[in-house]
Amino acid sequence: MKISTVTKTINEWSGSVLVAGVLEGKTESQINLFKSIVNETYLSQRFSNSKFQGKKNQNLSIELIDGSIKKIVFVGLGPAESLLIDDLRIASSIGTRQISDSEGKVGILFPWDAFDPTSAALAVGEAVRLTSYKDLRFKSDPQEFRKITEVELIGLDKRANSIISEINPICEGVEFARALVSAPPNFLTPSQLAKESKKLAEDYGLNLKILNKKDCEEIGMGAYLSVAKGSDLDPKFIHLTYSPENVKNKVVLVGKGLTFDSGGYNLKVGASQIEKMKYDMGGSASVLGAAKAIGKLKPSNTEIHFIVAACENMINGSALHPGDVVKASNGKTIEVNNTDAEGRLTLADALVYACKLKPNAIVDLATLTGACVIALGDEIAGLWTDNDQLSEQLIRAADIAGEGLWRMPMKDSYKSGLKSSIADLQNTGPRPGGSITAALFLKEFVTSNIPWAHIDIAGTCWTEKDRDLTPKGATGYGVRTLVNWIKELNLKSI
Ligand code: TOD
Ligand code: ZN
Ligand code: ZN
Repeated sequence: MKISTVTKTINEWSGSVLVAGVLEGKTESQINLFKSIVNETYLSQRFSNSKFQGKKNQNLSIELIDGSIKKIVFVGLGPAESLLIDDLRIASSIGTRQISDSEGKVGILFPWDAFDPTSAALAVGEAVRLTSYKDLRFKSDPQEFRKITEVELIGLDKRANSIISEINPICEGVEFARALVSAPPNFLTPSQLAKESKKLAEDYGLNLKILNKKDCEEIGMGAYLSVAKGSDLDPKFIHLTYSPENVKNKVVLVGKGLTFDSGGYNLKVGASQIEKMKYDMGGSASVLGAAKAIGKLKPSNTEIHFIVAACENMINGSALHPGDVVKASNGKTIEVNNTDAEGRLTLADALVYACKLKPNAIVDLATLTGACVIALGDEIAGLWTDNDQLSEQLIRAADIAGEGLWRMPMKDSYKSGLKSSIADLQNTGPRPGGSITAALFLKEFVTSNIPWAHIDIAGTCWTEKDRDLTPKGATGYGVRTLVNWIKELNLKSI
């Protein structure tokens, strides 16, 4: 998608679809603005007949017969006084959805002056591209789908151009993450995830290390390997590294990579959505999506490690039993009182491995708990960390991306819920506060002086309905937050 700023006014602009933001209560003055393209009386009639008042979420499309512009999509922005960058994001998304068959140029006209030009360009560019995403890989006859190929931000300050070149690389990372998540579990196996990582390494000059089952046994990754025991597919421990010159920071991104989670012997029954469980590698998709974006953007000063302990949680005669005791690579023993709390078993060994790299910070992303979905829904992910600075940085990065992220309490006394009578700890606590005990479980595998944050994306990784920026399905949540975070890390260290 080609994106650019143009200094033209609307009467000079030519293209096929114009998306125009309208402030609430300002329709009359807007009519004047469009009189070179649309007949004034006709436009004011259409506005009044449709009850279009420029309110948020309102839109009105007008097809034009003469001239190069085929359609104008008016999108409401709400009142000028409370206009936020998120309103531009949502309006861009709504406008894009009205463009069914895009051939040619799309122009976007918003009240840019209210915003910093780079923030506005980033928000709008990402919204247009990410809204028009469609995954047709698994159709036998993918019907023709035309993406928007060219977007012009009409009248936006040229200072925005510096960020515009970053929009496509970032969106490619998000789309890659979506494609990984939506790929069914018979296609996206642990080995396939390793192959995708190999391709990333080749394409962007990243270093790749794959640890096979035997390698993991040698390091004593008993928690991770116990999860893979019930599957016919071998686990693959993936470690990609991006290392620029002049390294000032070193960070590790860890993603939960369950290519399918049946629950194991604590089988997912009833309303637990076993058929959706291809999405249980959403954390790894965010991390690998970020790897793709970073491979393209090549930010300086930060060495970044991408780690995924990929496997499947299945059932056979050698599968983990509920009640088994396993030992993680830091020597801690775990009583598996629930085989469906497998994500934290895989993350335990991945975090121990991450700490051995002695980074300045570790961030893990995981579709970890239903409890987090109950608490925060599907638009806000949960954030757990003991480090205030890391928390601030991640929340800021998420804000810039328009991704919801809310800090949750790391209530140490809840650790009592993980007491085991036989091992050092058990893998599941009581149902209340289930996402907190999950975070506390992970904390047991992180060296205490390394700043670490855990992000539970069980809700945000997938959406059941079309919404802002994301068609129904995999959202690619987290990629943009991670990339924004890394970009800002160049300026300060944790
Ligand atoms: C849990 C510790 C983990 C499991 C999670 C998973 C639940 C699911 C959906 C609300 C439950 O009650 O079984 C919950 C609550 C909505 N299950 C979970 O949270 C067993 O889904 O499998 N992680 O790997
Ligand atoms: Zn599970
Ligand atoms: Zn899981």
